[in-house]
Amino acid sequence: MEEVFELVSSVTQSSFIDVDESAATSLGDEQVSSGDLIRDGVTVGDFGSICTVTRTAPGDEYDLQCAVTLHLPEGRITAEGRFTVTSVGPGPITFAITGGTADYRTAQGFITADPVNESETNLTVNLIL
Ligand SMILES: [Ca+2]
Repeated sequence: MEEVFELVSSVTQSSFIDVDESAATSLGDEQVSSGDLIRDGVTVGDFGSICTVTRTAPGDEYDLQCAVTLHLPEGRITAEGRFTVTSVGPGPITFAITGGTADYRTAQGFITADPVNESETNLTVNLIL
């Protein structure tokens, strides 16, 4: 069974771990975030994510490797993926769904992420159960 649904993730806590204290993006720097998951204007769950810088390049380009858990009433969905950020912002962001719990225990598929602003991101969950 395939199911596609939209969520908005809204960050409520976030910390940047500047591992080398360079005040610049460098290998191993981490962004740790958590917040609410909103569906049709209603908060239906929460999430936690960790993104680590795994590659840097000239011109403010870098790769982020992220692991995310979405906590929804039907269960949890775990996802991970890597995307490239350049001086104009992130490119396309797709996370592979790696598993889940409860109703999502057989979850596969992918999640696309489209940042709206500093704290909000539109998520499209393409779930295969
Ligand atoms: Ca740094």
